[in-house]
Amino acid sequence: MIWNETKECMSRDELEFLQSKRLVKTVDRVYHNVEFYRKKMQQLGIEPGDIKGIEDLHKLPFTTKNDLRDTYPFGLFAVPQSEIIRIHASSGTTGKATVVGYTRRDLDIWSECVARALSQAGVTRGDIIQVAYGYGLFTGGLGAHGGAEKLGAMVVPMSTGNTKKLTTMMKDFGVTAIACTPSYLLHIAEVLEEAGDIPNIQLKAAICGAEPWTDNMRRQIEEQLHIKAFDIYGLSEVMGPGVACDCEYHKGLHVYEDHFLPEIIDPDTLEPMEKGETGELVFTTLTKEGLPLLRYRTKDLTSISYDKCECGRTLARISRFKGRSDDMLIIRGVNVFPSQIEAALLEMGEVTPHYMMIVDRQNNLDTLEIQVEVDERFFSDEIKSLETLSKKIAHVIQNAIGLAVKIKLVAPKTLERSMGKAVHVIDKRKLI
Ligand code: DLL
Repeated sequence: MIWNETKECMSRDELEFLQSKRLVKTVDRVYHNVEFYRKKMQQLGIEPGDIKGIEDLHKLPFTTKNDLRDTYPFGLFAVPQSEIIRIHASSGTTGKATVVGYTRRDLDIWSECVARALSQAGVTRGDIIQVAYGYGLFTGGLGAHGGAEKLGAMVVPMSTGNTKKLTTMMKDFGVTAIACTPSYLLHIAEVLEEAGDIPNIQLKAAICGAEPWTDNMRRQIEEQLHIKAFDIYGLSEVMGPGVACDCEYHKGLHVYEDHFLPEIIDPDTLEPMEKGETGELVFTTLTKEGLPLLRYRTKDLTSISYDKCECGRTLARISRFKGRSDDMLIIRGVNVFPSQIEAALLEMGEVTPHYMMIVDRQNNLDTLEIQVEVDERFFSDEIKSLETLSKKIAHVIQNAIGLAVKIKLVAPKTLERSMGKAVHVIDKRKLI
């Protein structure tokens, strides 16, 4: 039985009692099994026994993406490597990926969380669901897949990249639900509309996430495809998709608080914010075995409401995201840090580290052009050598960020120099 199928949630008191019990256990586990946390806690002068419940959460150290990078690849794992049965990875801030690992129980709980989200979106075992998030190191594809199987729906593991095949199968199989990024769903809707195929599909629900979107985008998707669309949130470090999802009232995303303890902090002072205020979302995992995290700074800006939802759920709700407190961009669902581009360019001799990323959206698909300044020593008017160079740069950057890019080479000293903090990104995408 999926807990949320019945909406019979615990009272807040029961939930907080469970969270406290699980927090104490998690702190004890990381203290004894992860050197990084033991050292951090010792520096702060805390022992596991000092943490008696969630009221002591603020005493614990924070964890950041850089901590995962510094302990790359497996340094924060809390179990022997033989107990890790799956690895995923997401972009690091520079060259190295952030690696996450799951035990069998972690994968079970992950599937249960995604199954809850799907069931919140009205998906049942009678549904046929196309999973059109990328499969592979990204958590979207396999994460959504596991949840859909747990629910007992029939899964069509599309992954990304072949929209024609996707729309054909959608019609032929009578697909009733889809999981993909909201911008990709808008693109799919456009392709279906152009082919006059909207009346020929059976789709009724979409579970979209992995990138920021708006209520207007949701309404456009719903009207164009005559379906209900839901917002699913998650991040690889904490688990993947299924940390939170909205319900039919769309008044915030219910956090699966029996597994993830949320807080909102001021990103500058790192102090907890007042209830309802907007700040940076921080999660402590409560049941994870492979990679338990204390106070992981997501860098996502939002607020939390603890009021009971109209749907009856007592779980806290996070509001739609208001941006990030760092410079990470999400392009076609892929997380990109400008520092990754810079690191890749610095490794090449022919160009300077002066660059500008221009992000746009055409036919609902994100595009990325990178303008790169050629080093004076290598600059020539010969078109052929410039073409070869731009192909080489495109290749190096694609390898670094996992995304196809268009390179525009510019003459030395043409990109504007900034007097203050360098501006490396022009984001022309407008979220409708
Ligand atoms: O994007 C996991 C995921 C896959 C979520 C599929 C939902 C659906 P990462 O690649 O680690 O994991 O990226 C995590 O993506 O910190 C947010 O900035 C952003 N993000 C994820 N879901 C949403 C959403 C996956 N619903 C980062 N709305 C997070 C806005 C989102 N931003």
